This record gives sequence, structure tokens and C-alpha cells, in this order.
Amino acid sequence: MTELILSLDVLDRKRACAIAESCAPFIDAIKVGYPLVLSTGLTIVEDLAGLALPLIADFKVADIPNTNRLICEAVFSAGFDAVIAHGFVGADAARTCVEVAHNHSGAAYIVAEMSHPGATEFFHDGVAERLARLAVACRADGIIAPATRPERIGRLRKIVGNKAIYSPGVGAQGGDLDTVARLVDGVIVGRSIYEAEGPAAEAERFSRIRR
Ligand code: O7M
Repeated sequence: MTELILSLDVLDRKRACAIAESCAPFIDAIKVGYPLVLSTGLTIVEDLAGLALPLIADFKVADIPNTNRLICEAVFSAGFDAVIAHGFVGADAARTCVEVAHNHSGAAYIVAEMSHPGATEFFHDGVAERLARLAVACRADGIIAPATRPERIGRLRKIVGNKAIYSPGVGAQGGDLDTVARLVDGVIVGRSIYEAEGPAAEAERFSRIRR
């Protein structure tokens, strides 16, 4: 079974809540990032909490250890269940995010390789492998790897073993749902669902990967 994670990158609180509520029966978690939180404030977490789905804070945290700690403390105090951090800032900074997450009985995921075309300028080849190794060394709960390059997911899987791999880039960015779902633990989908005429029907269609 592969999880379906809704990336709720909409800017309006009411619309975000309506989409999340209608999609809830078909998804395993909701990923909330800067677009929604900067529009609504952290109180959006309280609005979504009633759905009883894990809420993942996609803030791609990338600072010195102390600032990462302060950010992650705020994330978990707000009610999030997981945080996503960058690893390129180094093991000490990434490990801080993992430690804060685990202290709150939460999870932390490290970005190993990104999905957009420009990602190959830096996050590629050896670098992504190093970031995946860093995620393992820091005891992160998993990594983020690109649905747009499934062959890369295979390489990164060899490094992280049975740690979770969550993969964005399906649909709007060109990644193929079924190809990627076979390789990862969770597929992250945004626009293909929330921009659809019927987000719930689209989420249900995507939810075939959960079987
Ligand atoms: O399905 P989309 O393209 O509308 O949305 C994808 C979401 O995944 C969106 O929130 C992106 O910011 C995020 N994402 C990527 O698209 N590519 C990456 O490499 C990494 C992420 C991400 O979620 O990182 C944690």
C-alpha cells in the first residue's frame, strides 16, 4: 500500500478546509507549506485538526541548528505531526530537526532530491545520494525524492532501505502515478487534486494506489 498525501497549496482558508474535508476519506495525510500558512497563519492547523489526518509541515527547514530547533519547536507546538527539512545545511542542523520531531513523538523527513528541472543543477547524482545517507545517519524518518525521475528513486531506495520515501511531482509536474507508487511509501499530489473541478473525485481516483 502506498500513501496518498494531499499537498494543500491553496491560499484561501475556506477553500483549503473545504478541499481537505472532501478529500479526507481518500488520503492518508495533508502536507501544508508556506503558501497556505503565510496566507492564513498557523491557526489553519487547528482548522484541519478535526479531520484526524497527520499534518506535515513542509517548511523545508534549512538554517543553523539553533534556528532549526526554534522553527521545529514552533511547528510541533502548533500541532503538526511531521516536519520536512533540508539536509544540505549539514548533519548537525538536520539532526536538530529530527531530534525535536522525535521529542514531540513526531517525524522528520529530509529532502534528498527535488522534482523540478533545475534541481539537477545541485540536487543530483552524488549530492542526492549523500543527502540520503545523511538522512539515515541523522535517524530521519524518511526522505523526499522526485516522482519526475523514478530511476533516481531506485538509487536512493538502496541507501535508505525501508525508511519512508515520499515523492512529489506526479501529475502537474509530469510524473506518472502508477510508476512512482510502486517505488515509494507515499505520493504527494497537489494541483492535480486541488485544481480539479471535483477535488474529492480526483482524490478518489488517485487513491487507487492505497489498495
Ligand atoms: O502536485 P504539485 O506539483 O501541485 O505540488 C507538489 C508539492 O510538492 C508542492 O507543495 C511542492 O512544493 C512540493 N515539492 C515538489 O514539488 N518537489 C520537490 O522536490 C519537493 C517538494 C516537497 O514537498 O518537498 C518537501
